[in-house]
Amino acid sequence: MAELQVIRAVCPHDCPDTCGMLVTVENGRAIKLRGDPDHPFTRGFLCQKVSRYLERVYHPERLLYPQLRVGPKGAGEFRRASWDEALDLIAAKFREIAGSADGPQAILPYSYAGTMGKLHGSSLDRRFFHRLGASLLDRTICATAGAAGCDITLGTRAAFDPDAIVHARYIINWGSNTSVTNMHLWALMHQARKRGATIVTIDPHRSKTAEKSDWWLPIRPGTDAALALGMMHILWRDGWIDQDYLDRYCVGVDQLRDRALNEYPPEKVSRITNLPVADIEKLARAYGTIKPACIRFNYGLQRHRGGGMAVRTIACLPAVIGAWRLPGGGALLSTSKLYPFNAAVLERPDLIPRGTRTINMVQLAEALAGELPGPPVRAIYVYNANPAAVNPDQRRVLEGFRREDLFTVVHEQFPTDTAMYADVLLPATSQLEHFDLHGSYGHLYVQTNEPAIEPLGEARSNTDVFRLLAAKMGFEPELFQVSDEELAREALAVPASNGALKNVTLDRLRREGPVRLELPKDYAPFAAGNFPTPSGKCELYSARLAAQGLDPLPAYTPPYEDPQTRPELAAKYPLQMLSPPKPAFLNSTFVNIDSLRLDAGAPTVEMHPADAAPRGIRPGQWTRVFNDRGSYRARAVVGESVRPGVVVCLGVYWNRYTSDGVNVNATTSTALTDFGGGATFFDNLVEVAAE
Ligand SMILES: Nc1nc2c(c(=O)[nH]1)N[C@H]1C(S)=C(S)[C@@H](COP(=O)(O)OP(=O)(O)OC[C@H]3O[C@@H](n4cnc5c(=O)[nH]c(N)nc54)[C@H](O)[C@@H]3O)O[C@H]1N2
Ligand SMILES: Nc1nc2c(c(=O)[nH]1)N[C@H]1C(S)=C(S)[C@@H](COP(=O)(O)OP(=O)(O)OC[C@H]3O[C@@H](n4cnc5c(=O)[nH]c(N)nc54)[C@H](O)[C@@H]3O)O[C@H]1N2
Ligand SMILES: [Mo]
Repeated sequence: MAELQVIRAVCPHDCPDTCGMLVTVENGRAIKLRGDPDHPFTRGFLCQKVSRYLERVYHPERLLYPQLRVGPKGAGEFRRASWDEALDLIAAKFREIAGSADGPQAILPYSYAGTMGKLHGSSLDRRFFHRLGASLLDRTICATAGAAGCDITLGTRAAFDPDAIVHARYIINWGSNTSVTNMHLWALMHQARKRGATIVTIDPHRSKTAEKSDWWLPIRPGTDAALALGMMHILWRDGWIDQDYLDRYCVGVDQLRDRALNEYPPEKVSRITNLPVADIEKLARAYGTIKPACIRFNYGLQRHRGGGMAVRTIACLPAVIGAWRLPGGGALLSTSKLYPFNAAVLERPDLIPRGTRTINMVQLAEALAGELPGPPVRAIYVYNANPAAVNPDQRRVLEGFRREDLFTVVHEQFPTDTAMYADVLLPATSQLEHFDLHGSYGHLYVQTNEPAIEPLGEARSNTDVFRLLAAKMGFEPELFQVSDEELAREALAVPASNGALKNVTLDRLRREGPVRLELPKDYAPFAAGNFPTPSGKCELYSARLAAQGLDPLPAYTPPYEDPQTRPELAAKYPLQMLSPPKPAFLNSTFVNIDSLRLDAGAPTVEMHPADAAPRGIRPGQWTRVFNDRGSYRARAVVGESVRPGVVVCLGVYWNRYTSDGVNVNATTSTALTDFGGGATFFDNLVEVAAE
């Protein structure tokens, strides 16, 4: 009889839910993977993608040994190498560059959230590149505009106990495809609905969430700040504000009231947002009168020029009506800041040489083209990321990767679009093959992921590779020869004042499974103010912005590529294009899982009949979507899922799985958001032509 073991694991992917999983192992092979029914938040159900995780682990295309390039750049022709040979080559190249006139800053680490684990996401990798003196990477591709926007108003990310959302009676999904991107919160919203809550979705696209909501408001892309200010106009005009909350816990009340009343009347907001005045009035009245009201805003919202300001502005709304007072009221962007993990001890920023430059990851195209200040990028080390598919201005990103004088290392589980450009391609472990420690950005539980099986082939984890590479570079063993368990203990060893982790130890996590942060039930952090801003109040008026010469009050900033303010550009490219991921994919992860890709079908462009007809585009027909940056093919879906003037191309496909070898990011731009240096993927004018 084979012996069956059940191992507790954690979904490592970039998603707020961070699900608990149970892996059944028989004779060293994982034979079953399911949601952990004992996980208090994710409660035993997994998404369509991760329920197929074993297809990913045992995929025939898993990279199983190191390889060196033998063909032209990008052709994906490699020969097998030993780990020793591959690492010697990397170390020699890094030493040569570091010792040259360009110095170590000519080396660029490039990673994002392939795994969200504390160890394999950001620990020895950071230590290694800090010790080397490599360029720093500003990891802005997803969330920094919203983080910066929240920080201005609240001093931290908007959060409350997600479990408490069951108490809410008015729930706004604002630029959040919650039923897809945060499905366990959606399940709780559904419970709230059974108790009488109304669910509203504000989104230019009739997303799966919009479809299942009580009311869909198809706002024009990039205009959410105007809507929020229009709501404030009505809240003040009609007296639905919480004057006591404003007086006690906010600064700049009169200034914000005057701005909203004088500058954002509903008629003007209607022209900006393309929403009828009656709908703006109805939304504001409901938001101001049904309690508790909560806003789930998410990162899709902030991928526009004014993304930071939009999030700052929406983050003012709960204070205006005093929604933070009640469990389930307020606004939720991310719970990540509630976890006081000791990142500094893991990453060792003290090792960074003074004056080291920082490269914004959104501008990889510019960095590889040598257009940023400082030495040229001569070597790039990519891990936990697939920039050839997910970065904006793809044509220029790929041009950069094709540079003959660029030395590219890619550490991956799969032969991704980026892996095709590697000089050295290293095989990475999957989540079932290594240990890790996890927080979450959508709930309040800490978890450990135990390895269920041995690494496949010669795959190695991220921390392992940096241990080996540090040894090859002759770096201090005391910095790098530390085990994953020791790293986890370091991450949990926080000063006693950081109460939320005070009773969370590695031993307890291993014994008990998911452990909740030490926070009160129905945690409502701002029920009585306590905003971690410089003033200690909710900053409706921001003295910090004023000191930088910026508008201290919330305001509407039009998109860069906006038909209302850029008529000359719109004459050529009249359609505002959004490109959020298909539900079957996680950004570009899972695109190579055949069952999921088949389910997703070919790339599509959703357009309104009023836009399709004059272009002679019929449903199902192949089209070309293009602007000055690039062009790609998609099949037309004609219908009412978007309003006239807006098109939606769900992504993010691998280039090698499309008919023309490129994806939506052929058209997106590297322009940055107003705050946080974030990506503006959805601030993108295009034209669509029938083929
Ligand atoms: N299945 C699945 N789950 C995921 C992911 C995935 O790829 N697949 N990605 C994960 C990651 S990395 C992230 S960051 C989160 C993101 O989570 P979300 O922010 O929920 O995801 P998005 O689909 O990017 O954007 C949400 C919605 O914003 C809308 N939107 C775009 N522009 C605007 C605008 O100007 N105003 C308004 N009001 N809405 C707008 C889009 O149409 C989209 O429906 O999801 C995570 N979860
Ligand atoms: N047009 C458009 N572009 C977008 C988006 C969009 O909505 N529209 N979404 C944006 C967003 S929100 C984000 S967050 C970014 C995401 O961009 P990325 O973080 O690059 O995300 P993924 O495409 O999921 O690629 C992650 C890669 O990490 C690898 N990986 C996983 N685990 C490990 C590991 O343990 N070790 C190593 N070495 N590798 C591992 C996976 O195999 C995968 O190929 O994309 C952005 N790009
Ligand atoms: Mo993201």
